[in-house]
Amino acid sequence: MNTIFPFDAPPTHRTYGPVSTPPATPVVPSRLRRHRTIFVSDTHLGTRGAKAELLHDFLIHNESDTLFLVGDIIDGWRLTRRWYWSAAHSRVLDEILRKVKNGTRVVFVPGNHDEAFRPYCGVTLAGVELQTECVHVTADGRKLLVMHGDRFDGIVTYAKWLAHLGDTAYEIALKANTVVSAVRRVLGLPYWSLSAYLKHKVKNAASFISNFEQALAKEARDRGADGVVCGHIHHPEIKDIGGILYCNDGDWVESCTALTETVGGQLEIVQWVHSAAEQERFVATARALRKPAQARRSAPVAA
Ligand SMILES: [Mn+2]
Repeated sequence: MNTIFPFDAPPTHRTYGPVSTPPATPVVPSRLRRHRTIFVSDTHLGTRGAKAELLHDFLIHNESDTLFLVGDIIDGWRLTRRWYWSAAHSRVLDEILRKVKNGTRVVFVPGNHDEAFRPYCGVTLAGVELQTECVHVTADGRKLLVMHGDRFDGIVTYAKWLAHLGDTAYEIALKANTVVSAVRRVLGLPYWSLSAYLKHKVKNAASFISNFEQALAKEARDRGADGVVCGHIHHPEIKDIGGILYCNDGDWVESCTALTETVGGQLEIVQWVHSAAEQERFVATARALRKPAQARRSAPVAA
């Protein structure tokens, strides 16, 4: 599968901080969960990779006073190249608008993939507040800076092309390396390993994530906030960085996570479905059920 950011460590190596238990059987509609605040980002609607069915399922089963959409919600940057929009993508937007109608305060902080919305920051569109960034005060009085975070990733812009490579890229690079070496040998050039170069870049992913986290924590500190909520790197996390609370709500391309705040002000990462296999199964089931019976609203039923 094509990943937006191949920098993520495998799920088993991730530390999520306080993680709430995901639904045991995600395909069976669970009871409605209530939160004070929900943060989601990097849904990348408009791309094939968006887990729109799962996101819709999450949204209809989770309510909050405030919903923050922390950027890269609609992937305009990709839409300009290739449009992908399905009924599931529309259902996500419908559900967000239903929440607005039902009294949820919805704040949209555009990211780099939906920067087309940035000129409209400061206005309210269809009841959704658009803001370049904002401050959220938790129930226990902590001030959290809410921003997408893309302006702090300058450190990897030099390797941007690498960010668009899929999982198979490295294998292809290994094969290409043989050819590159042969050509260089013929031309009398010294040996240079393309695969080693790529491997080095991928190994730098860990330090990239760490630099990004440090930069955001520093920004929060400089601005007098107690913490920061961001997205962008598709790496859900809650951790303390030098006394600053760093929260990343993850994404809905791979991890399918949201950051939630309880009525008491406790922040948690909710992972809506565990494994990639479960995600695929859910999406396939939802699609299969919707085809013959479009009228059925919340289609998820035990597979
Ligand atoms: Mn982004």
